[in-house]
Amino acid sequence: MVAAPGENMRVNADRLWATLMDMAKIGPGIAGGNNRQTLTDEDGEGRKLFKTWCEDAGLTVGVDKMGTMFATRPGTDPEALPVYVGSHLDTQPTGGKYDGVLGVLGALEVVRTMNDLGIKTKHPIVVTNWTNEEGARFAPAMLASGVFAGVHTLEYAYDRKDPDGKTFGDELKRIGWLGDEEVGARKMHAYFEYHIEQGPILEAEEKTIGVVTHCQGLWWLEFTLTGREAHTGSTPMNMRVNAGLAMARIMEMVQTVAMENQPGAVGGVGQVFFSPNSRNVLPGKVVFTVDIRSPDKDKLDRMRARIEAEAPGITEPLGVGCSIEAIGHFAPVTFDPTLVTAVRTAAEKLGYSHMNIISGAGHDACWAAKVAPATMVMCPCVGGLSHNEAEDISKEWASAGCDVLFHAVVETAVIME
Ligand code: HGY
Ligand code: MN
Ligand code: MN
Repeated sequence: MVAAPGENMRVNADRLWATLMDMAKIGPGIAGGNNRQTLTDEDGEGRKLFKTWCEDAGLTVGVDKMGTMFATRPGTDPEALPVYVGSHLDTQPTGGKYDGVLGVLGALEVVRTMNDLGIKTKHPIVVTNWTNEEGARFAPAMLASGVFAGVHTLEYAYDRKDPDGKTFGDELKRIGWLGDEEVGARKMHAYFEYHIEQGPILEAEEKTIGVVTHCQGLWWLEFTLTGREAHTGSTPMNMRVNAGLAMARIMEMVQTVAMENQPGAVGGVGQVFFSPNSRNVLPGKVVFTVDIRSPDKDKLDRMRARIEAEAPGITEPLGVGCSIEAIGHFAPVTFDPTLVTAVRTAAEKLGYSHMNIISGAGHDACWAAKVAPATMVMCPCVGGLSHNEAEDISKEWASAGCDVLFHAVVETAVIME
């Protein structure tokens, strides 16, 4: 007889919070958040601590050729495919303490609670830390889960370069986390990801749990503009080939395109490189990435087409060369209805307020959804702020979402007496 977990089963909120705070000590930022970028020494330190915690919880840790970590709790049926539960430990350069980390350590808390309660599941549980979810140091985002899902090749991933020209493959070897498992060889029964919302909706609606039905799609368009280096003082305005001005006008155009596609579209630029980046030299080269997103695939693709069509009308009159490369993309994702229902049912059983939500940010779950039934659980974050060191959540939100994750995972993994 399969016993359903009682409403009274909850995770250990204090242990979860203490674990989050211990991880936050690794790769501290300068304003209370974290700078634990992928494949840095700090990332390596965080991985080591996470591995120790997993082994202390009786898990066996495997690592694949993208450095992704898989910590397995055995099930009662060795033939049954595992339920994977994970997210990412890497952060933005000025990241918060919870983006990704809450999902990895929340998954560990689920296992720790199963151990406390002596719960046996038919399906094994695999706590997962995906390499390079952020795409901050090595574009694109969600790189390791993308290779796992067959979207990128291993060679493509290994060749990705950071702003200093270091390759992903070299850095993975350097920090000692190049594993031996073939990427994507593991098969999943289901995948769950617990994550802060990174937007304002749940807090504004006063809902504790986000039942994530979809995730919006994304394009990252890398522009390379070629101007002419010249003196900012002695070069007459009519003689300038001003790539910086072209960039500013393209940014303005992206803003217009996004605003003309409301509701349900965003567009902006987060990263710009000027060369030679000297305050009294007009840039010879400007490289920047346009980030556009929408839950509506047609709208997203129309926005991309319009931006690419309108760019030459900006650069050509200025004599600026322009090339555009799509360096990141995923289509809008619909998560698995059965797993979404498991999350909603868990929230209802536990008495937590909840609402359906579309994820504004991308997650490894988006690629996991290509190879297995997948879904997410979300909790609010203060002011909807994320990718900012001031990112903040309450301990209550953290544990409520983890309670829901626990019940949804256990229900899916099927308890055996
Ligand atoms: O870009 C994203 O949505 C995620 O934070 N990598
Ligand atoms: Mn994240
Ligand atoms: Mn992020």
